[in-house]
Amino acid sequence: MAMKLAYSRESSCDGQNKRNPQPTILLTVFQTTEIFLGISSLASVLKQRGYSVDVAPLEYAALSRRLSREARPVLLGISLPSLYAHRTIALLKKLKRRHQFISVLGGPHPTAVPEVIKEEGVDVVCRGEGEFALLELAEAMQTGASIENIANLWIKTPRGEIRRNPVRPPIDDLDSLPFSDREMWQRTPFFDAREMPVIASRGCMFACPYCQQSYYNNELYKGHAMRVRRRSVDNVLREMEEYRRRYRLRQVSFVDSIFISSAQWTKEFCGEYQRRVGLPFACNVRPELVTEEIVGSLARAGCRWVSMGIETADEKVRAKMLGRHMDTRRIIEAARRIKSAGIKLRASNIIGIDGDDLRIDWQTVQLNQRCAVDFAVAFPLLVFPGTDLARANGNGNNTQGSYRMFDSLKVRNMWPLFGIAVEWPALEPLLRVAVCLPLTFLYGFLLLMYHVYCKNFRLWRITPGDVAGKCVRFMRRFTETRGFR
Ligand code: B12
Ligand code: SF4
Repeated sequence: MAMKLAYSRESSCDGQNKRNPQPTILLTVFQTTEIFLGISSLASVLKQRGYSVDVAPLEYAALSRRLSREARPVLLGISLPSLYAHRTIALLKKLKRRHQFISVLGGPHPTAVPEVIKEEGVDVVCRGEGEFALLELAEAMQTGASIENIANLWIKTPRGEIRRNPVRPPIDDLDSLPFSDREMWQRTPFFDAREMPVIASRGCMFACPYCQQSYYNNELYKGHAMRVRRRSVDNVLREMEEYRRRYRLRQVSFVDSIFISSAQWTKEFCGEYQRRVGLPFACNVRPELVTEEIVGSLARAGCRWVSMGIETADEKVRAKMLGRHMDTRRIIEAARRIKSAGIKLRASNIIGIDGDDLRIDWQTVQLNQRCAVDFAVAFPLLVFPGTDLARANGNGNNTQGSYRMFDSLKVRNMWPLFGIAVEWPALEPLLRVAVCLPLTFLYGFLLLMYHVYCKNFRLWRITPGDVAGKCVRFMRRFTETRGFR
């Protein structure tokens, strides 16, 4: 018997050839303040096959309004990091009680913890890359074909049975995918056509135990030869040229895990980028890969800033807990090379690794100062399900989401105060007292101000007029769309 889903109306999923109306596909993600290239990629593949796809905020009132308006069956695709697993499942349960739709969870959390399908309100889970799994699902909803064997999907039937399909190999030829959709984001209040995230590769050659990548490399795609898959230089540049023809693009952020993972590709790309695009850009780097030659290529191509993980000052903790086997001199040297090439440095750090005295965290502040970091950010160490770190702690597939390795008032305060401590060394004695006070909310506000200042004025060097313009555009679009369509 062909497998059916709870949404099925009379003719659907019965293996006959009757066609249902085309489903409306709504994609959603928490904290929609950026263009998410994961769901943009899903959207472009679906749109290429004629499906209508829209982005919606992951918020009860807006989704409920939207679902009430829909006459066609709805496929609600949610991109889910572990941090938001709990809230999303609660929201889904509530929505399911009022509306009929098919829910599909994809992204980091359901990939590592497909058992989340057992939760009420979850119909389908997608593990790994979702482009073709979602397309096959949409096609099956329309044609009534069986959904039973769609690779990458775990599917729950109305009777509560679960079908667990294997995962297809990762997409090797990224050039074969259409360019990521940006159109659908235009209706979101924060959309700014002048800033564009781009991704040139998928995967990472490293597998730091706290990172989702350790799950991809050591579990999901174990045995697959290509850890990093890269688009061709020409394919990336054509995407940017096309975008530039449509919008007044001003700056580009490459969101690849490590943009410079292939020195040869980076050098070729930088040469061509300078000639064909030539706009300021930012990207992620890793200390071991920062050579004089690479930073030289980046700087000549117009790289304005890079983001690099310093993570922690303690070498033993860095190696043992974070799997980063590099000595501190290597980090300082990488920072020096970046700065002497005239590129600004954003550093990411991990705090709250070893307990409440923040001893290592204050050393990390000092290391950031030695590296002359322009913008320092810090996050408490989170344990994501499925990662090597989670498995080492005996809770590999915790369905509830992520948790902090070490949680206390001091760690929660150090998080927002970290950048300020790096910026103003003289404030250290005062900040050592401040981390003990129950003023986390106030510190969060300071962090927001610091973030806006560093990102806009220091890293990108946007003028105050531009920032004011951005606020006006945001408010105008927000009132036009009431937050979202
Ligand atoms: C870029 C990035 C961001 C950007 C995203 C914006 C952008 N411009 O795209 C920003 C900076 C906003 C961001 C924010 C956060 N991020 Co982030 N981010 C990344 C990064 C480096 C790349 C993501 C990416 O674009 N990959 C390429 C695309 C094509 O792949 P993808 O996103 O995985 O999507 C594919 C599949 O997952 C799947 N899929 C995804 N969603 C869905 C939905 C459906 C319905 C289906 C069917 C399939 C599907 O199909 C997609 C196409 O193949 C990853 C690391 C990584 N290597 O993946 C971390 C990563 C995803 N981020 C992570 C985290 C923790 C966060 C934050 C929670 C950080 C924070 N403390 O706030 C927030 C959460 C924001 C949110 N609401 O989701 C973690 C998630 C770990 C976990 N288990 O949850 C990762 C894996 C890094 C890590 N530390 O391990 N992030
Ligand atoms: S280098 Fe970055 S993206 Fe790669 S595994 Fe480590 S933390 Fe993850």
